[in-house]
Parts: sequence; C-alpha cells; structure tokens
Amino acid sequence: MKRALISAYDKKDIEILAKNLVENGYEIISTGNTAKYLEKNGINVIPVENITEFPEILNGRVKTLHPKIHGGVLARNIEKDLEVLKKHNIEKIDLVYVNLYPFEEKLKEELTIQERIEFIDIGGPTLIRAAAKNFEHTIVIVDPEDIPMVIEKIKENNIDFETRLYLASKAFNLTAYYDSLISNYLNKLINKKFPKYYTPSLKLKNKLRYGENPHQDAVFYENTFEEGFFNTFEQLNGKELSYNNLKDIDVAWKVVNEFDNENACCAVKHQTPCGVAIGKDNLEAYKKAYECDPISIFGGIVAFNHTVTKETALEMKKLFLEVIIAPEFEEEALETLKKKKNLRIIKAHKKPSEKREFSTIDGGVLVQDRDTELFNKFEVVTEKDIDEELKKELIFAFKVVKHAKSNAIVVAGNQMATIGSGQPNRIWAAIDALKRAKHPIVLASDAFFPFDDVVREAGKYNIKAIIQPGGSIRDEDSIKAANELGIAMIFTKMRHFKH
Ligand code: 93A
Repeated sequence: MKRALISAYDKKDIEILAKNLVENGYEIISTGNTAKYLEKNGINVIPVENITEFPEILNGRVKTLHPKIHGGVLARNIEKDLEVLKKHNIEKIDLVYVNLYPFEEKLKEELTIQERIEFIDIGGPTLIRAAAKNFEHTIVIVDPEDIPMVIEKIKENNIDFETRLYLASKAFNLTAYYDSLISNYLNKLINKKFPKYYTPSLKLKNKLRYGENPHQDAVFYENTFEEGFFNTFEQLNGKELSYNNLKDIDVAWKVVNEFDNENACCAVKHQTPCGVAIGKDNLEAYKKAYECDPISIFGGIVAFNHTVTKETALEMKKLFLEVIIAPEFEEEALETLKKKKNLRIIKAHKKPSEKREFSTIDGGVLVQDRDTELFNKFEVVTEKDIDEELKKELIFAFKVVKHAKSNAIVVAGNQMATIGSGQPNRIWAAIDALKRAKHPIVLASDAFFPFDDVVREAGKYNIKAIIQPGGSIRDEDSIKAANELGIAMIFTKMRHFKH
C-alpha cells in the first residue's frame, strides 16, 4: 500500500486529491485540521500523531518535523534505504501535498512581528523540500492546478521522470519565493538598503502578447512584496497592456507626480516625455502638452495628476492615444473615452512608491536608488539675475529634463516643455529642442556643459535663463558666454542622467 501525506492550510481541492488517491490504493496521512477536513468529507485518514507517536507540540509549531515522517519522505526505493526504514519501523511516503501558511497574505494585514512570524511555515517547506529533493521516489505537489494531471498519471501508473522533475522544480520555486517574502520582510525591519543577496519577490502576473518587438516573448512579474503594479494602477478600459505600455505608464506617471498643486499633463512616447505642460485646468494642461510636440504625441501615453474632466476627454478623443492615466475621471469623461474600445484607461491609486530601480546587463542586475531629488542648490552664477516668473519656468523645465533620456535638454516657456533627448552629445539635443520650442524662454540641461556651445546656441533663440548642474572644468567658458549674451544661469549641483 502506498502512502500520501496531505497537509494544507488552504484546503481547496484536497478532498478530490485524497479521494482519488484512496481509489488508487493510497493511505492518507494528515495534520490536525487537514485530517478533520478530510474525515468530514468521508475520507479515512491516519493522523500524523499516530505515525510519530508524538503529539503536535508548541501550538502546532512541531507537527510533521519527525524522523518517522521525514525518513519516509526522504528514503529512496532502493534496498539500502528500505532496510533502514524497516529497522526503524518507518513506512515509505510516496506523495506529499502541502499548502503553506499564508505568510504573503498576512503581510497585507496590520500585525505585530510576533503575530506575523507565526505565519512562517517551517514544517511545510521542510516537507516540500524533502520530497522535492527525493523527487525520483516521492511525488510532490504544491499547486492545486497540478492535481488533475497527477491524478491522471497515477491512474495510468505513469508518473514519469519528467513529471516528477517538473513537480520538484515547482516545489523549490515556491519555497524560494516563500523565503524571499520572509527575507524581504525582515530586511525591511532592519532597513538594509542593499543586502548581500538579491531576493526580489516577483510573481508571474500575466503573459504579454510580446516584448518590445513581436519576435520577443515577454511576461510581467509583479512585485508582491512592495505595493505591486496593479495596486497602483487599475485598468478601466481598453486592450491588454503591452510591454511598452507598462514602461511608458511608469514614466508618464512619474513625470506628472513631480507636480502637486499644479495641473500637469505629460505625453510620453518610447519612454521619453514628448510634451509636458502645466495649465490653469486639466483641459489647458492637455492642450499645451499637445502643442509642445503635436507630432510625437500621436499614439502616445498621456498622464494627468488631476481629475480628467469631460471637456478634456472630448479633446483627447480627437486624437489616437494608446493609454490615458489619471488619479480620477469624471463620470462623463469616462463615458466619452470608453467609446474608444481599445483605448487603455488607467486609474492611478497611488503616487510612485518604488525606492529602487533595477536594470539588467549580461551577467547581472544593477540596483540603484530612484532619482527622487531635484537640486542641491539653486545658485545664480551670472551677472544677470532671475525674477520669480523665470524661476517658475526654470524649476518646471528642470523637473521635466530629469525624466528625459540623456543627453537631455528642455526648452520651456509658458509652462510648456519641448524636449530634446537621447542624443550622444548635448549640442544636438539643444539644437533640436530650441528649434522646436514654441516659447523659448528658459533652457534646462540634465548634466553640465562641457563647452560653451549650448549657451551660444541658446543665445540665438533669445533664451533668458539656463538651469544646469554645473561642475565642468570649463564652467567658466559657459558663464562667460552667458554674461556676454545677457543670459542668467543657475547651477543646481545635482545631475540627472537617465540612460
Ligand atoms: O508550524 S509548522 O511549521 N510545523 C510543522 O511541523 C508543520 N507541518 C505542517 N507547520 C507545519 N505544517 C503546516 O501546517 C502545513 O504547511 C500546512 O500549512 C498546515 C496544515 O495544518 P492543519 O492540517 O492543522 O490545518
């Protein structure tokens, strides 16, 4: 007779498993509540205590941690091991089904450390790992979705090597994830920024149609330890979000969150803002963002930091947009936009919260703090000074240039940003932004000027003030050029490269 051990916090489908196992010649061993549940469903169960001849102790902290259990799980079906079992009066356990204490769910509840750690399962992962290590001799199931497949194979008496390996791989995948949650929780308590091992808790959310391009496969893993993407963003309408949508939403939402009290609108194309503006209301902000660059916004992603009104919705309807993001939508605005069946409408519930950023390179992952600051200083370095109006434009432009791909130059005026970005040198970005700007009043640069060329180019467009980090060995050249041209210049002493 074969034996199966079933120990499940979530009892979903275990009666189906147990019933089928019994029909196929298995005896069932179970822990306290699992045994009660199965017996209520008319299944005969051997309580673990009967095997261990030891009661559950320490409020259930020790239930299955016993050689009579683990000997049975870890023994191979080879003569040597079976003799040992016999000698110690242990019976082989051929199948293990475990569903762990819900540590992940409990992270979302308000609990003390002491209450939380009670949901760290010890015996469950130990059973899973033991069975998975011994996968050639002990079947391990950790996912209720695998129950029908395993039952079928047991019926056919055909639990082959590949199936066993697949189940073992899922088992260790689960325990690694489970431990990552515990590790991240404890790490958060001690506030260690970069622990020795990188153990993100990422759970497969969905398969994407494709990656950046149709020939690249892609999926989305959600960070379940942190807030999670879909806790922040709720999709109210439209086609499934694509790989590129997800990345663009991230940028657009970060840009508008640079502004709190003002009505900001940001259009993003290919992960770079292509129009950003502040308006007296939502509609004006949108119209101005559109005007910044009426070409690139086509097929773009548009974000707001305030409620989208009906008027704005009607205006946006005229254009083909991929995604619209806002914290709120007026009822009529939503109705208007929903007429476009494919248009993805995203309601954002929270401000950006992730404190770190990750990027991959061949052979590793780079982790850094997210760039949440703006400047260290705000120092006028020229003969010419600025007034409040210019200061407003400069800060606006600098907030935008931070989010544009380097080398980035933003030319702004009338609270509208024209963005030159992604150039391997600064002057091309400057020429591009200056040429296209509707109101060239101020210029912002994400990093210092190695030469005076950008200042001289700005002079051609009567730029009144420039904001840049400063710190080049040739800063004096740029200051001299600004003085000659009557341009005011601010040093911020903070660079904002974004690659
Ligand atoms: O407290 S434990 O870490 N100690 C154990 O020895 C043990 N063995 C199984 N938790 C243990 N389990 C877990 O109990 C299982 O992973 C499962 O989640 C739960 C099932 O308990 P019950 O059958 O009483 O509902």
